[in-house]
Amino acid sequence: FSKKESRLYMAFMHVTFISLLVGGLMGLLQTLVRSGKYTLPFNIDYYTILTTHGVILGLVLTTFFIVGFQFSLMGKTVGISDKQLMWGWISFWVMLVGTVLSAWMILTGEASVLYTFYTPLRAHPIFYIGLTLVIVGSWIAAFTNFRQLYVWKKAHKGDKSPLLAFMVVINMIMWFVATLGVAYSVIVLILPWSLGYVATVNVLLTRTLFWYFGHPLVYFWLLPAYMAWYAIIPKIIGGKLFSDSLARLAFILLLMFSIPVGFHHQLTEPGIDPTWKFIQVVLTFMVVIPSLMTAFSLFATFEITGRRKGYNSLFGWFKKLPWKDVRFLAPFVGMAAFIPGGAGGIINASHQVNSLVHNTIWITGHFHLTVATTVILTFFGIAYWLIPHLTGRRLTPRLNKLGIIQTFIWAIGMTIMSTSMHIQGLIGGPRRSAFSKYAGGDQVSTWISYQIWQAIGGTILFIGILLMFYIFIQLAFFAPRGYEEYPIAEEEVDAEKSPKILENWYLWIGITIALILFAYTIPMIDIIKHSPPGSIPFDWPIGRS
Ligand code: HAS
Repeated sequence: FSKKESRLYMAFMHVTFISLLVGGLMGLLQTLVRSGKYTLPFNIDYYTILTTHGVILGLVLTTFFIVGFQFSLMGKTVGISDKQLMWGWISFWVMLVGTVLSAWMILTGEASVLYTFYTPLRAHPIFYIGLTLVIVGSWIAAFTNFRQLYVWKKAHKGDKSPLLAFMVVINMIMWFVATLGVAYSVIVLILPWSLGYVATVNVLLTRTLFWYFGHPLVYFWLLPAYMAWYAIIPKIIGGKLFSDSLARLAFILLLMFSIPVGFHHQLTEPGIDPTWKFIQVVLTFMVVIPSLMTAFSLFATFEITGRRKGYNSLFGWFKKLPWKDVRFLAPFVGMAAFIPGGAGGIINASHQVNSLVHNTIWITGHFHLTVATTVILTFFGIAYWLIPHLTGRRLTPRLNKLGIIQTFIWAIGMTIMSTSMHIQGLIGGPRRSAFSKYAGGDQVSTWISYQIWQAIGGTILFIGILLMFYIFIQLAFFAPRGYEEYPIAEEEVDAEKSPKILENWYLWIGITIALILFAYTIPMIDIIKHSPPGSIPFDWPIGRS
């Protein structure tokens, strides 16, 4: 990369790791409060730290990392012009200004509305303006990425696009289509209500539009991890791409099926016809398929690479994977966590079983396995080579060792915290709640010990965050100068050609839109026509009341 390029990609990384520190501290405080052994100082409200934790880690850290990483992938595979670089900077600054505005409102207690921010909870208008800017900034990045691939395609008529550029474009198309829903909700429904221009807001509509966005949001987090699993990890372990076509197909299926499934977050919600909930549950099971394909091809990559190196016994190839290389180990632990994480997702999505786990801390356990382990450990795995590559430094053996320790700390902390969340959820422990004796029911006393385990796990995780932040600072500013590889796997020499249809954007975007219209049109008409607009007055108190 040129210096100019590296500077842009690094700008996104700086925001990512500062967010990790701030958001992680809020996570630690939450587990301590829930343990019942600690009260927040200066009258700080539990929901202020809960919102900061969710927004900073779930929305800010992820979006900045993803946009920065994806820009670097595009730069590496299809190139970036000076003009596109300028748009990259515009997207960065618009997102940053939005983040600062929203964070200011949250930290001053004017926006304790959780990371889901739908009504009836109400925040200060500046919070919504900030969020809108973050989304607009990410759209600028998306359209810059589309343009980058378009320019490359024009110069390489008839060639198939580089796999990683194809994957970035799929992720950004999904993001754009999904964020249209939440942008409409914020700009047209919530902001005017928060400003006092309209008297009421349709609560069910804002919730539905949030989840129309909220589910693809989790795949927006996951897909960059899949990019690394499919196209970068094989290079790190000394192998080749398993199948270019299979990887493209998995991404296309994720694009098609990740949006029309938002109702699986609203299965217990009145006002939505059960038939449509059922249809979206079926579609949810379709979106599991590309992840199963991913699991299959990862095992195949590991086995083929190992056997090529001559390890022939049934599992000999497994023992010989590069366990001492943190660029492999961290994402691998992430993959392993996705086995129970994904199974938990399938449980959540199973219509009737959902009534057992919904709104319990089981769900919090589920997403700490998926986003906070699978995705985050893969992002850390990427950072170990991406940051030194950008800063012209090296991942030294000492930093590699610290990374391995960090991965273990994370795995131990998360196993303790997430397991106790899952168990406590099954015995009814609620999510999104500070410590409470709930008027002293018998069941409540069975929750306490799990909450203490969560505080122990949370403390271990916070140590992991401090260590990761230290490694980041070393890689960004102090590690010895040198060269770190940007590892992109190549195809097998005799690989079959990927069918041209996989790059037929009109077809895949067309099917995506058709599926969305099928899954949402009638229920949306119902929601707008039949459900009374929530009579939430504009002077509804800010935050929770
Ligand atoms: Fe989820 C709630 C269903 C995946 C995140 N999910 C959430 C929330 C978040 C979240 C944040 O249907 C909470 C939202 C809120 O605040 O209320 N989820 C699913 C399903 C999947 C799924 C079906 N979720 C994710 C991912 C996330 C994520 C990924 C973040 C990145 N989720 C739900 C449902 C709810 C929900 C309901 C709502 C619940 C409620 O009632 O509120 C699927 O995509 C999962 C498919 C995954 C697999 C696993 C494949 C395994 C692989 C690894 C292979 C490993 C290898 C390593 C090769 C089938 C690819 C080998 C290792 C060895 C050790 C041998």
